Parts: sequence; C-alpha cells; structure tokens
Amino acid sequence: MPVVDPEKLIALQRNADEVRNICILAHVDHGKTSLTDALIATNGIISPKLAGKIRYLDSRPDEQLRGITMESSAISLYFSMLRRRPTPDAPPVQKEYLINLIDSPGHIDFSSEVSTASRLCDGALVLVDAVEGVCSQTVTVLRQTWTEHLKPLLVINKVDRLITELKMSPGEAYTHLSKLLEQVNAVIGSFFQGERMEEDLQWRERVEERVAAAAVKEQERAERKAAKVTGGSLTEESESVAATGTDSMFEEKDDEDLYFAPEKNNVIFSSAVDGWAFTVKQFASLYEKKLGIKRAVLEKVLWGDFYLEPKTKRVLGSKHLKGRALKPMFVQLVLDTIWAVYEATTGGNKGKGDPAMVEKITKSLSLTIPPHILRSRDARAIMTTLFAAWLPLSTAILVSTIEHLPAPPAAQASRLPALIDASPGAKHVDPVIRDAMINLKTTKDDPVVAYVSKMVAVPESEMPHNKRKAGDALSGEEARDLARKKRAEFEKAQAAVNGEAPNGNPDGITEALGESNLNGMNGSTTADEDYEEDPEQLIGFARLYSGTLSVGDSVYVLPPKFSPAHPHVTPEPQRVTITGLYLLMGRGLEALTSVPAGVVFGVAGLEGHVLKSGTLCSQLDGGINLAGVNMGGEPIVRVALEPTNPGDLDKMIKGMKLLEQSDPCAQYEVLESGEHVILTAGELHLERCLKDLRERYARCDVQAGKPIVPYRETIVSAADMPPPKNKDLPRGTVIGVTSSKQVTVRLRVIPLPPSVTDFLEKNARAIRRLYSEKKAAEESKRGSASNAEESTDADQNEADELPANDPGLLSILDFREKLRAAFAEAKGEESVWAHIVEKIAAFGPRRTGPNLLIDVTEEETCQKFLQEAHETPDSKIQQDSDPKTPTTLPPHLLSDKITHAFQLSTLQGPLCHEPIRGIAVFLESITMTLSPSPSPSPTTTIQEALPRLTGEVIKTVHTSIHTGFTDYSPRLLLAMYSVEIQATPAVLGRVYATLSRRRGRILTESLKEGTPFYSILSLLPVAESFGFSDEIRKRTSGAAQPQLVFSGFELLDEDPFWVPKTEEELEDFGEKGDRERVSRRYVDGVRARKGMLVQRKVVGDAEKQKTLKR
Ligand SMILES: Nc1nc2c(ncn2[C@@H]2O[C@H](COP(=O)(O)OP(=O)(O)OP(=O)(O)O)[C@@H](O)[C@H]2O)c(=O)[nH]1
Ligand SMILES: [Mg+2]
Repeated sequence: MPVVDPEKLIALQRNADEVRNICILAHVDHGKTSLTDALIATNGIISPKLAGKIRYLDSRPDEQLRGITMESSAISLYFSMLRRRPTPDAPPVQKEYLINLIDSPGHIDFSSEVSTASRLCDGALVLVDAVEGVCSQTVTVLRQTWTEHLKPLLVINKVDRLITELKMSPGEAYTHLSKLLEQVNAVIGSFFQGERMEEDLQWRERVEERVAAAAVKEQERAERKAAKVTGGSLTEESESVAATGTDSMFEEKDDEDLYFAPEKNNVIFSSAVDGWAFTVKQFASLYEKKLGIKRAVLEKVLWGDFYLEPKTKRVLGSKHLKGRALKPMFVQLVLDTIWAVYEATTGGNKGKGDPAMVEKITKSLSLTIPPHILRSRDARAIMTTLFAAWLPLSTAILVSTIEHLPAPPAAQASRLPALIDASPGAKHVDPVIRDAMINLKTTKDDPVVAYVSKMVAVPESEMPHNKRKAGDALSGEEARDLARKKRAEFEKAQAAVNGEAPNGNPDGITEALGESNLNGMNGSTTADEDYEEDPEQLIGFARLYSGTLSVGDSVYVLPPKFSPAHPHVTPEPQRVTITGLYLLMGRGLEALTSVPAGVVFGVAGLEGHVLKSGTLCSQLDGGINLAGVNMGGEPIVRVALEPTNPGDLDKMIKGMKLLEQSDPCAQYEVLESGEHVILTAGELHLERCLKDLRERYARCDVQAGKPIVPYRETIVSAADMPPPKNKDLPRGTVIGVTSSKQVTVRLRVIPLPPSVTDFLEKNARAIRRLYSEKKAAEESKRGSASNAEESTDADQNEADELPANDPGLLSILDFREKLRAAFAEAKGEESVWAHIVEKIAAFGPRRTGPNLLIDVTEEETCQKFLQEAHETPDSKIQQDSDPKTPTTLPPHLLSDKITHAFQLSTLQGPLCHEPIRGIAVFLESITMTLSPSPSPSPTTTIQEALPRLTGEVIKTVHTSIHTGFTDYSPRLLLAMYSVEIQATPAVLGRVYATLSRRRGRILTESLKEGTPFYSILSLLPVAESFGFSDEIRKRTSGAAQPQLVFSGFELLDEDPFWVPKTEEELEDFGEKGDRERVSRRYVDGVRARKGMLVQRKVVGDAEKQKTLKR
C-alpha cells in the first residue's frame, strides 16, 4: 500500500463532513495501540505484516520496552470507501475521508491524558478485553464518554483469547460475549439512571417553586380583589397561573439509543493481534445471497435468540424451537466459521494446521491465499492472511467509525450546547461565539475558538522545516526505511526484555534505546550529537471549534482559570501570534498554512503562554473557556530532585519547568527548604517524568530522593491515656500566657466526631466557596473604594472556577443544616457539641481543612463564619474599640491573630509537622491587661503594644493548641491507595503474600463472572506502595496487574509514642516497645526527612558492645 500524500489529507480537512475525530479508550492493556497499528497500516506507514505487533504509536523507547502507552498521540489517516447511492441501481461512488485518531494511555497514572484527549474528539472507540471484561478503567472511560457527550462504539477485542486460551466452544463464547455486553450496558445504564434521578429532583423542585409562587400570587390577588381590582389585571394574572400548569408532566427520556447492541452496528468484535474484526452488518451482507434473506432482516436477527430452520432456511424465534437444540444464528453463521479457521490453521494438528480444511474454507468463502504462503507451512501466516482477506480489521473499524460516529458539524451541534453551558461563566459567553461553535462556522470572519489539550515537546530536528525536504511527504523508500528501523528497534527491545542480548552484546537494552533515539530522517548523525544540540519545541495539541486559524494570526490565550464574567482580571490574557500549524502524524509533523474548524491539529507559538491546557480565542470579552475540564486524579507522589552534578542546577530547573508545561498532570514546586519537588500521579508516571527530564528537558543526570508521602495527624480519646497534664482542668485545656504576661488565652482541644471530620473533608470545596462569598460580601459592606473592588474581583474569580451548577456545593443554610446533622450523629457527646455550629470562627488549615476553631468566649471575640450577612451584628471592630483607652484591650483586636495561629498550628502538627485532621479548638477566654507590662513606660498605648503582642499571641496560641493536642493519644493517618488486582487462582497466593507484607488489607474478593479471574479489592498504604506493581508483576510472572488509585486517609490505630507499662506489656513488647511500632517508624522517617529532632538511641547497650569488640 503506497504512503498517502499529506496533500490529500490537507485537502480533506476542508470538507468537515468527511472528517472524523475519534479517540481510542480502554483499560490498560486491552489492545488500543495494537488496534491502531492495523489502521495505520492501511495508509502504508507500516507494513501490514507488522500491524498489531510493532505498536507504532508507542514511539517512546520506554513505552516499547514496557509495553505500556504513556502519552496520548495522534495520527491523521486517509480512508476511501465505496458508498452505495440512495437509489439501489446506481453504481456506488468512491468517497474519501480523513480520520484523526488519538490513541490514549490506559494506565491509571496517565488518566489525565485521557480526559484532555477526549475533549478534542467527537467520538470514541471503547475497547474491552473479551476475557477480562469490564475493568475499573473501562468504567472510567465510559463515564468520560458520557460526561463529554462523545458518541461511543464498543470494540470487544482479543476475541481470539476465548479460542486459544480459554478453549471455549462457539456456543460458550456466545454466552460469554452476551454477558460481557450486558456488563457494559449496565455501566451505561447506571450513568443514565444517575442523570435521570437528578433531573427528576430538579424538576420536582421547579414544580414546587412554581406551586408556591402561584399560591403567593393567588393570595395577593385575593387581597387586592378584596380592596379594589381592575378587570384587566385580573385576566392577566389568571393567565399566568394557568401557564404554570403546562409542563406539569415529567418527560420520560428514552434511553434506547444509549446502549450497545450488535444489531445496531455499534459493537465490533475483533482480534488486534490476529488482524481481524467484524460487525454483524458485515456478516449480513456476506450471507444475504447465500441464504436468500434480505440484508436488513439479517442484520436484526444475526445477534440474539434467533435460529435458522435447517430445512426451510427460515428464521425462528426461541418460542418456535419446540425443543430442538439449534444453535443461535450468531454461533452457526459467525462464530463457527471463525473457530474453524483457527482449528484449520494454528489450532488443529498440534499447531501445524490442516491444509485440506484450509482449502475447504477458502473455497467456501471464495478467498484466495497466495501460494507461497500456503507452501510456507507457517500456520500463523496462513491464518492472518486468511483473515486479512476475509475480515480485515481496518475495514470493520473504519467503516463503522464513518457510518456510526458523527462528523464535526453534527457532533458540535449536539454536544457543544451542554459543554458551553458547563464552562465557567457560561452566561457571559458572546452569543456570536456560541452560535459559531454550535453551527461550526468556518469562514475567516467567524470567531476563532480552539481548545489546546496539552503541550508536547518535539525535538527541533523533527520539526518539518528541519527535515531534508521541507514539508515533503515520506517517499515510499523512506517510509520503508523507517519501518525497517522501527522493526529492528522493536526486535531488539523485545530481545532485551526476554533477557537475550542480540548478537551476544550484553548492552542490548542500551543499544536498543539508543537506536530508537535516532530520528528517522537524519540518517548518519549519531545519537550523541543530537543529544547536545537538539533543543525541544513545544507544540500544542488542539482542536478548532470555529473559524479558520492561519499561521501569523494573533489570538488571545485564555488560561484555565479564565471566566468571561471578568475578562480583564490581572494578569490580563495575552495575545500570541501563531508561528506554525501542523498535521499530527504520530511522531512526525506536517506543516500546514491554515486549518478550518472541526480539525485536530498541532500549533506552535504558545510556549510560555499555555501551561498544560488552555483556550485560544479571537476575542477577550465574551470569550469562552473550554479548559476548565476536571482532570481526574490529583498528583500524589512527591519526590525531591537534585542534579548529580551541582553545577547542573539551572539546567534541571529549566527542565522541570518544561516538564510541567508538557505534562498534563506533573507539577513542579519549590519547598521552603529549597528543595525542588515534582508531583506525579504514581510511580510509573514518576519514572516517565524522570526519564524525560534526564534525556530531553534537562539533559543532565538527575537524582530522585525518596518519595515524600503525605500523612495526617490526629488525636483520639483512648481508654489508657495518662491523666490530663493539668489535673484541675478538663482534658485538652491549656492556659497560655504570653511572654510579656499581658495576654492570657484559655483554650481547649477536643477531637471532632468522625462524622463531622468526614463531612468537612468532603465539602472542602463548598467551604472555600462560602469563604470567598463571605469575603466578597464583607468587602462590599465596608465599601472602601477601589482596593476593595479589586479583591472582590479576585475572590469572585476564585468562586467562578467552580462551575455554578455543581450539585456538590451547598449554600450556607444547607451547609449549616448538614453540619448540625453530622454533629448530632456523635452519640453520647451531645452536650459538648450542642449549638456549636453557630460559633464556628474558622476552618483550618488553609481555611478549608477539617479542623474547627470554635469561639465560646463571652465577648464573642471572633467573627462567626457560618452566619449570613444579615445575622451578623454590625461590625464590632468599628463599634467598640476606642484605641485610646490605654489599660484594657478589646479582645477583637486579636481575633485575626488567633485565627492565624490556628491555621498555622493545624497545618503543621506536633508529631511530624504534617497537617492535623479532625480537631476542634474551643477558644474559652482571653484576658488582657497592659498594667503588669515590663515595658519601660507604664503608659503604653495599644497602638504601641499591638505589634509586639501580635507575635506573642500567635506564638502562645500556636503552642497551646499543640500542648492541648498532646494531652490526648496521638494517631497518624496514612494515605491509602485502593488497589484492584485481577489474578488467576494460580497466582492468588502470591498476590496475598505480597499485599500482606506491605500491610495491605483485603476488602473484597470475587470471581469475575464468566472468566477464570479473581478480582481483588484492597487498601494499601501509599508509604508501602513503592515497587509494589513491579513486585506483583514479577512474582506472578506478569499474570496480575494492579491498579492503584488514591482513596484518602485512614487511621493507623496505634500511638507512636506508646511505651509498655504493665508487666505483661513489658514482657510482650520488651522494655522500649519499639519493635512493633510501625507508626513510630513513619513519624521518625518524616521527622528525619524534615530535619527535625528524632529521638533515637544509636547505642542500645554500651556494655555489650564493649564485650563484643574484645
Ligand atoms: N491475544 C490477543 N492479544 C492482544 C490483542 N490485542 C492486543 N493484544 C496484546 O495485549 C497487549 C497490550 O496491547 P497494547 O496494544 O499495548 O494495549 P494498550 O491498550 O495500548 O495498552 P496501554 O496503552 O498500555 O493501556 C500486547 O501484548 C498485545 O500483543 C488481541 O486481539 N488478542
Ligand atoms: Mg497503548
């Protein structure tokens, strides 16, 4: 197959109806990249023989080596097919299509790549492994298609495994496949149900509102009527009441279209490695003539409980079987033949095949197999050739894509209204933009709106203008050359993985890696030379939603926090000039001069303007922000990095900044200690980031420290606690006196009930919003001219980040109500928590955390947080303090200092300076007097004393909270991963052993229906998770693949500082009791890392050591 000329692709971009933008989504290892190979082969980029093996889009050496996709990549493909005319007699016409295909990674660490990629597309191929069935990421990607309104096609891949591995009969396979289909549809059904319930609720609320409004009106009318009424207004009102009754019927929505069903042609059965795939429709046309049944009828009956009457060749439903044991048509006409092909080639005769049967099959299917292949006796080659002629993978996939998935005009019309409404500040989007996007306007005068999903770094040498012939297509020879190199690379990498060094060379791996670094075009340059001179260029992955974008155009770059409600916030979005536009061809790029709306493309010139993602828009006022996508997982693994050679520090920092820009999930930060830290989604992601840093971005050797794992600190009231430190006061009470003895603060620390802590943690976003609303309200109340306005703007902006219609966000009243309910759940402590909600002064740390500052002072020192504006008494600050009275201080002056100290102390707990979770600090009293001041002049005024007092009060409150904290039994909370593992019974034991050694806890274990796999769900501390995936893979020889997802914090129920006291305990645990203290080990680990004092006895028993030495 000749290589397709890029000119052809460029020409096709102009016909939006002939373009399809699709992404391939699935759980890890379900065969996405193998499947794309077959599609790429149709364009002559790789040889069909290698399709399914070379995994062309996994262009990174580490992707090849590990067999895991780590970055999404895009490729534009050309496809032409004959299409029937509407009139049956007219000859079919040739139609050409452009398919922009994005292959996404399936591993959970890279899930942010999936969410960004799916926004570029209009449709999706969702792959499911026929054996493994619906896995965790399958559900995630299905949800992704649902929320992004992508039209999905289901591909049941690896069907060959049912034959060769599970040795199922066709009948069993049919049952298995129907169950699998049910599972997938059940997932879709659950999304539908969820949405329906919400709509139902909203509808109910709307109706209730209207009924209430109508009642009020009715009453008003009655009142007015009683007074004096004019006839005109009466009729008016009765109309309006009548109008409210119109939509009182709740509309039932039809969910029929959502589900996958083979008879609807949205299900494809395939085997990517063996290169075949089919839809029911295809078989219908194959059997149309043979059976003399109309194709339209066959399409409907080929899947499901339909049977073929052997004599009359008529189709029967299951009712008419009358006890006969017929096979369903799908088994008889479809699966049996496929099974026969396997039996005739690789299956029968000990894998050597059965030539006679092959001949019979080829004859009956009227296929021809080239004689040299038949002669070769290579059973696999015969099988793949036979399938390639009979059910080619690419045809089934591409034809279904074109027929079933929408072209940009249709897709944008149906999908964009919802997307635009969900964007931040949607009300302020310019109607012209809205219209242009929904109707896919493509002229030069229409507004330009493009979404940039991510930035990729491309070596300068691979940019089109640096290739030997600028902008030229690969010639056939070059393409073959590239493919040959790829194959060599692939074979070497394979050999290296298998442990055999090619040609007896022990450096197999390094060589294979070096080789793949070679860029295909530069022929003789050595990898080393490239290494130094090849700077990286950042290219944005983008989709144009309206207008036409050309090189040289200048557009605004709207950052992900942009909202059209406040377009001119500082820093104001910048205009940038587009310096290059490209067709994305896997690893290569083809230069373009302009792109029309509806196309996925690469764009240069955004470096330094777009960090990760953003929107390009031709106007600022009324612009739309498409980048506010929720990114799924937060990065959780933090590692401090340093260059091996200290002189390379600048290089490393530059590299880390570049990495942060080009990776949707990685984050870079500098700690107060001066350490340079990157945050990544998981271990595998970290590994990829490090490799990128070393080889591309920083180009120097970088060392990573131990991963920094987050912990939380908390307290519990344990039964065996020592008596309170201050025996006269309740536990946790501390009286703190400042060093000048002028201020005395009495406070009490109490652990919060778990229900409250959980509630606060879940609603952190709501708290943040309440906070910013409150601040805005306060500012406007004070009305102090310009600066107030500014800060309101900024806060408003913060609030706008959260979508307005987010159902998770509670109003202040709801929040109070629910919080009260959470407190009420705490049994037996009602007296402590009664009427607490009104007295909350602050949340902490960072103003949103799960700890409370509660003000129970008589003077009401602090402002109450959960009161609405009208409930707060007029601002006290202005009211009472007359700062000139010298001797007594109004405590309100100190309220912000106390809150600040509360924030500080909850941010860094006393155990190991990790954030505190779940305490309440009751501020009981503050007394102040300036009289015993040791200061030289006895007549100190408040103005003079205040700055000094500020520091003192913060320090005292801070230490007092920590003292109160340590009055209880302290606990550490561990960050946990929830781990999902699929394993066969054979390796189950080893999986359990590995899990329990790493302190994992099994939650559930179940046999997956219809498969030989157990699915194990467990919890594993993040601190113990490093190397876990690798270990599992090694110990089970690759049979089990864990998926780790951060699931929150869990209490480790042991006091890190407990020492044995009773004789029994001393006997059990030894004198120090440190043998079993896991929590102590964690605490000491963190303290050591942070450079804090660690109490450790280095020399345990000096005497003994002495004797030993002698
Ligand atoms: N038996 C069988 N194996 C397959 C099939 N398709 C893919 N595989 C194998 O499954 C493994 C994973 O294939 P990939 O194409 O890398 O899977 P992927 O979905 O791209 O994986 P990630 O990108 O890492 O999520 C490879 O070893 C393939 O050879 C198939 O149809 N049948
Ligand atoms: Mg892949």
